Amino acid sequence: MNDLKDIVSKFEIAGKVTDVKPMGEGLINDTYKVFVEHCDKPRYVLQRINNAIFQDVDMLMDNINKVTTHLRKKGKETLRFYNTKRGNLYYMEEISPLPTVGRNDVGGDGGKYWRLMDFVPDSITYQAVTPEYSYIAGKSFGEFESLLADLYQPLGEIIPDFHNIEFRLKQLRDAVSEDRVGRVAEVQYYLDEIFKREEKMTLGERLFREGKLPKRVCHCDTKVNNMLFDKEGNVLCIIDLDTVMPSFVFSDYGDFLRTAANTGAEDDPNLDNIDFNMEIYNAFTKGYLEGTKGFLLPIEKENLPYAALLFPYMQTVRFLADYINGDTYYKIKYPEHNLVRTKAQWRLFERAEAKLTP
Ligand code: GN1
Ligand code: MG
Repeated sequence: MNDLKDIVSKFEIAGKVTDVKPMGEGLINDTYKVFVEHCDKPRYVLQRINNAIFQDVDMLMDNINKVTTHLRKKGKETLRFYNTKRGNLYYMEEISPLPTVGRNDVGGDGGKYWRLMDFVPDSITYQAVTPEYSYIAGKSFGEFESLLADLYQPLGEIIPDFHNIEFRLKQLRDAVSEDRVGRVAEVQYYLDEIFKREEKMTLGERLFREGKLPKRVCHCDTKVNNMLFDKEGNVLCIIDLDTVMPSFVFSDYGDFLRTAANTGAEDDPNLDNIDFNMEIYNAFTKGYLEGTKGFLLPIEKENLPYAALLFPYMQTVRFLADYINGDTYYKIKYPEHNLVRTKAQWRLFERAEAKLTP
């Protein structure tokens, strides 16, 4: 951990670093909690930004700065909407990156990029939530989008076509035709099922081309564990702003449900654990519609059930493409991990499809 301590020392921090320990469940960046002397709780969060995936780190930091500045500015007028004890936006401010000694806000280290943020004290993350917490989460993500609806400074598309399902299907087709590591034959069943639904699942992109569906500023990674709660269940803040960019509102709505309404794990090896929980779905939808009140178009509201299907579908496509490509994108813990993830996401999709198709 000495190297990591050296890296932390490049930032302007208070106190001497005593320990740096791995943290979190992220599949892309490496995250650590940092301890300093005279304090037994973590003081900072250190992250290595995966710049193979986030190739334009300056754009990434610029997006985050625009968003947090805007929220901070509006916070002064809108804080009353937050009945949480400490207020969402205050913590938004605290998680803005700290300055480094030398460069501005990202510590470069031979092609590696490091970022240090305050650890939000007494915060808790969950991998699973109750209907009550889902309602709160829906409201918070909805308000997050509402507050950003008048951000006029354009944000960069940090990963182009990130949630464009037509593009993700093309990547899957390319992976299949290359078949780099000879895995296509064993996954043919999933490929057939996916492509059978291509027309229905690419609806969003068609509506966009017809000028009927707008792009908004979205978080684009609204997994349950990207929201910090306090002990009483109040939302403290929304974290992991790396993928904040223009997208359909479907992104934030759908990706939350993909994780929260799943009764099993994202990579559950036991498919019998997986179901789509309608209580969570209804509670989150109620909160989300309240949080976005006044700015969602009818076409966005009408297609929320489509969004709930789109994200397990898209995640299946992405995990499967990575499996076929030989596991180059997502961190894996064992060789078949991306296949297990594919099967688990597909089971979730099937369950959601059965429950949400009229
Ligand atoms: C990745 O930030 P992290 O590791 O939680 C991914 C998301 C996927 C998710 C699947 C930049 O998120 O899009 O939905 O894994 N982020 C990126 O768990 O690809
Ligand atoms: Mg994350």
